[in-house]
Amino acid sequence: MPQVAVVMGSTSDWSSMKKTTEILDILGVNYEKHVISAHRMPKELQVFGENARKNGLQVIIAGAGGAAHLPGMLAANTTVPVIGVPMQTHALNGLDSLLSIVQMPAGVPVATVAIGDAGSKNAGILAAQIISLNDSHVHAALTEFRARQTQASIESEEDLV
Ligand code: RP5
Repeated sequence: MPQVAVVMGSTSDWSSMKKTTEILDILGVNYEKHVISAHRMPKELQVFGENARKNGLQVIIAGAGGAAHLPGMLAANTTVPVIGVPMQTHALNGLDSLLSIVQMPAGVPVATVAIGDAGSKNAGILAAQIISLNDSHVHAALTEFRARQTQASIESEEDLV
């Protein structure tokens, strides 16, 4: 049963949002993925948000670019935590996405990560950290991931030749 939903506004977001699903795979988190455009599919967005909790979702990761209303409107339709990922756009380099996602009004939070691939990866890790509060397998995978990451950084010094 999916613990996390990875939602994006368009297939054009997939190359970046793939970083999210790759890390969820590594950390053993069950997820589903969807394209739901806030502007082109407003009714589908509302239905998805309204059913998220009863469908067993514990975290929603939503990536969008430009006038990036998807994460905020999902958050408006559910109390499942939403992590927003600002896509790096061509026109404004993702600053448009970031400001659209991060500036939520009080009362409807979206946990916003960095623009682009780093944010996409971190969204997956953050979701896994939330899931790990009640899932010992994911907790173990996260602990191992952190240890490997630390070791890789220590060993990277050897590349300074
Ligand atoms: C947003 O508009 C999507 O999240 C995407 O980043 C952006 C452009 O979408 P396309 O025109 O490429 O489908 O809704």
